[in-house]
Amino acid sequence: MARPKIALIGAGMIGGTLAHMAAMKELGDIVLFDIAEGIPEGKALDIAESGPSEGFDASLKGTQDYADIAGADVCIVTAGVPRKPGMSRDDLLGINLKVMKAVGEGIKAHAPNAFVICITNPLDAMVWALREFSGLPHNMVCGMAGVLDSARFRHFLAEEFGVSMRDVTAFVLGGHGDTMVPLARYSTVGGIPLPDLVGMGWTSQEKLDAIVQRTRDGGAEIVGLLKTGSAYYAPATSAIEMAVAYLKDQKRVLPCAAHVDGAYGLDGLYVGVPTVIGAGGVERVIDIKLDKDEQAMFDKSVSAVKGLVKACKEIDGALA
Ligand code: A3D
Repeated sequence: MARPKIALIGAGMIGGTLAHMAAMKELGDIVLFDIAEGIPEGKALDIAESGPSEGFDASLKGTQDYADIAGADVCIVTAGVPRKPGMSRDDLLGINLKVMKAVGEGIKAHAPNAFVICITNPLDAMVWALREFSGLPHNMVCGMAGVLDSARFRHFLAEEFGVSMRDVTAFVLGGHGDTMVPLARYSTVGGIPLPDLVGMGWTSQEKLDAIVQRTRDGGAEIVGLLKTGSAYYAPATSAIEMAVAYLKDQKRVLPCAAHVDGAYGLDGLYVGVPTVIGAGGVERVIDIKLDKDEQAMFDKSVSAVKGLVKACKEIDGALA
């Protein structure tokens, strides 16, 4: 059986890291696409030359031609610009919307059967726009944010409790931005919910609140340290987790920016929710019950995403 084909649209910091990880995990043959001449070719060759030592079988190709992504099984989109210190994700909207138009049309023409994972910010609005421009079915287009946000939450919790992060589960809902909703009640250590752990004296409510805030600010913390761009190791790892769930039909329960139509009282909005990802793409949106406070936080997040979608429609009349 032929190897799956993985197209990475954008060969910058995340795109290059994705290519390296996909090759090391032998997920398939990899095409790195970018408008910057030489960058995708150089990264593809460099990673291919690591193959003999690492011992992976995967072909890598760098390109500026969308025809090379033909028939891709998975497309992971990082094309666009990242944040610099002082910028919010929303500041990227105008530039990255134009990029989503070009990428959406490229995918529509050459890889209409792919499972598409968008990473470009501002995430929830960009994945919506990418879906509109590509015309692919909603279940085949989603955004990576929740896996990363919950991984950050899990990392901070594991550090606080001095336990393995494998035994920490975390749940983050809503848009990928300052209004994201880390849900303590659905986050656990060895199955014990966080509020119970506060009751057991494992941590204080103040410390837990600080961890929730650090999770919300997780992207900005890295931007502030790197100064030249945003996070890329953990974002790439998170997207690979989603791609593997699709390619291996794992039916993983993963939070992602999915098209929510009916659940959560929404009528067709891309926002972060728990989903099941398998061979059918986003196969199910899990509609959990929220309490009053959680619902209020979720509503705030949803209205921030709606504001960004409205701004996209104002910029590009074809989206209205
Ligand atoms: P960077 O290293 O700048 O790579 C972006 C690449 O996109 C560059 O190589 C550009 O040449 C390329 N590019 C620009 N326009 C086009 C185009 N029209 N077609 C193809 N390629 C193009 O950025 P990065 O890899 O660090 O980040 C990529 C995106 O991911 C940014 O928008 C970030 O804000 C976003 N990001 C999202 C998360 C989430 O959790 C959602 C986390 C981290 C970064």
